[in-house]
Amino acid sequence: MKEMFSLEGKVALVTGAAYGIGFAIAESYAKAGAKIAFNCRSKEHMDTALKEYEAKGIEAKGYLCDVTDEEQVTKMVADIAKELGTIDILVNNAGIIKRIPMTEMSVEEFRQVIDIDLNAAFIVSKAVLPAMIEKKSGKIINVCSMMSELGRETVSAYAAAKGGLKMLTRNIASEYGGYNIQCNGIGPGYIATPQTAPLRERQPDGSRHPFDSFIIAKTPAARWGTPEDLMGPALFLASEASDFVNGQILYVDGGILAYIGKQP
Ligand code: NAP
Ligand code: GCO
Repeated sequence: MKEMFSLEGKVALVTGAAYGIGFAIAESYAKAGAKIAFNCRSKEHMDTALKEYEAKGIEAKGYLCDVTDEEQVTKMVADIAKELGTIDILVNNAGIIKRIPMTEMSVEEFRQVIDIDLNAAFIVSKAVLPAMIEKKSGKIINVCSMMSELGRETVSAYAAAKGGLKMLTRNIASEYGGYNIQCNGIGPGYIATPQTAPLRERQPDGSRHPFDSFIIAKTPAARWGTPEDLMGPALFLASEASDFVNGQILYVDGGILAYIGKQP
């Protein structure tokens, strides 16, 4: 059974894995034996991440690359093939959020979120698929969200992107499943990372942020998730243990999607 979850001999690219959820997923893959490639845009984030990976005994290779730039992505994928081998596992993790009421959001701001959170997954998947088709083997995991299923105030662009990412996941699964390529999504609940830090900021009087209290009440597990909560589910989706799982979104949310909430 252990072999079923082994990634020995595999090359994994985790986008946006300088910290947060991507870093934890890359760490889990490294511990399962994969060679790790990751990217981000900022040299500072890259340098810090390389030290953190090294401190954990992980020989990750970092690539400065903006996932919305097809030229940069094509070069990164070619460089990884040269330096580590063709990519067996792709995690489209890089993403941003802008929390702005829709009527106040500019078209440019909307487009930027769609570009990074949805279009980039198309760009990077398109770049890695030819080698996976050639090898008749591959895993693509798209990091979706609660907002692939639910809306809320101020996150219109993000929800539109993550909803689209759910359907892109299903379409890649449909179009390339015949080449023994599995494409699934992982849907984290509310996870304590820099992306959600503003929602957890302590109030001036030291009390919890109202949204923090709301999420804890709304989550049956009564806590925020941690990036480490994603490690096992992400490993499952990257390993041969999930070879007959395709086009699914695996929600890792402490039960929030299943729960209507306590009567006030
Ligand atoms: P995060 O802490 O903000 O990290 C985002 C990462 O993506 C950073 O490494 C960032 O590095 C990189 N990135 C952003 N834009 C990029 C671009 N254009 N090209 C390359 N790299 C880029 O986010 P997180 O909380 O770990 O979330 C990771 C993923 O999980 C995102 O897709 C997010 O939507 C999703 N998610 C998060 C939660 C949550 O509660 N935290 C829940 C569900 C889903 P640079 O800025 O240096 O590029
Ligand atoms: C928000 C949060 C969420 C989480 C995540 C939930 O503002 O509602 O940032 O969107 O990031 O996507 O799954």
